[in-house]
Amino acid sequence: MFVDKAKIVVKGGDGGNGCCSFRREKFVPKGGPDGGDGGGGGNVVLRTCTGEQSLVDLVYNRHFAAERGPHGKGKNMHGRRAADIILRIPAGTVVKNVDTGELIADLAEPDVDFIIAHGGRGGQGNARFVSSVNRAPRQCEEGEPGELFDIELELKIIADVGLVGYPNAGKSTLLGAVSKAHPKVAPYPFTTLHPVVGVVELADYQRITVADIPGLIDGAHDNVGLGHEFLKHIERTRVLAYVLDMGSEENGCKPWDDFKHLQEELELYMAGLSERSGIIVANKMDLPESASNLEQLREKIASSNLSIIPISAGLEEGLDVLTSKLGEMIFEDASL
Ligand SMILES: Nc1nc2c(ncn2[C@@H]2O[C@H](COP(=O)(O)OP(=O)(O)OP(=O)(O)O)[C@@H](O)[C@H]2O)c(=O)[nH]1
Ligand SMILES: [Mg+2]
Repeated sequence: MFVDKAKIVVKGGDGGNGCCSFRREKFVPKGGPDGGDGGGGGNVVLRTCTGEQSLVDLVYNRHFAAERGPHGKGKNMHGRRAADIILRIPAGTVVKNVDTGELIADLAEPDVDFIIAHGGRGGQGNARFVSSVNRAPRQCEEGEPGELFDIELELKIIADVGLVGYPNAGKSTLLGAVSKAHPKVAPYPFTTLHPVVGVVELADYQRITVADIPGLIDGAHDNVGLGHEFLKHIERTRVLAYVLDMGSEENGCKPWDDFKHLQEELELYMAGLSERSGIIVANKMDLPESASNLEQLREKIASSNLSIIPISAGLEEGLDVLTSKLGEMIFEDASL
């Protein structure tokens, strides 16, 4: 199951109470105060990792409370600090406070620990309150409560390349052919129901990540089809690859129109998105009409100055040219 939104409650552990105690021992009269401090409560920590691609672990169990710190004891025994709770989340998760709507963190980098709810400080025992005028204090503190928040996590996938295209254009076939990911492929629209990220290994051992999202249709920005829900997953990709079907007979096949509509949809969803650096992947070049369509495509969108790479994802042709071009764009253009 793919989940890209979760609301959870996080609570840092309360601090342990300080202790009020006096040293009592044979032959040691008036042994003095020896109450230890309480231990600090555990923190709730969000840890980003690349292995996770979904927030599914956070929807069945919604409450995450760290342990409270143990109380201090006599003989100056302090409580230990309680253990933290670590929640593993995918890199690219945005964290918001549900009550105030405020953005708490945008955890885009992998392997980062972010303390979302601090545990409370432990209370001090009476041994801490000794002074020149009060040598037998009976004062001790309670532990502080841990922080409590209602938070909302939203995953916005971070990948180098985002595949955008109409349903059935062959996006999933392409991802399956260039990476070890196994997205579902079928000859009907809306096969892909949630984003899948694959890792492509280039000839020089460099790697790029590619995200396949469900097909877009006209009106996607307005939440028609599955579009809107998933457009957020390409917001943060560095290069957009427009996958066009060059040869299928149904609905006339006009890849140049498809391209224009796709760009319009992206622009309506988020201003400036269609200007992001991109590449046109002319797919299904094995089909009969594709060669003449490619000619026309080149003429009709000559002004857009995006490179057009003809491939056949189905027959695995032209994929090396495509992946090395993507690698070039990602590793050699420092502005991306
Ligand atoms: N002839 C030919 N067919 C292809 C090629 N690439 C994909 N197909 C076929 O096109 C159909 C749709 O492919 P998918 O990869 O599922 O398309 P998609 O873009 O992921 O579609 P959605 O997930 O619905 O958005 C499948 O029947 C594929 O076998 C190709 O290069 N040539
Ligand atoms: Mg698909």
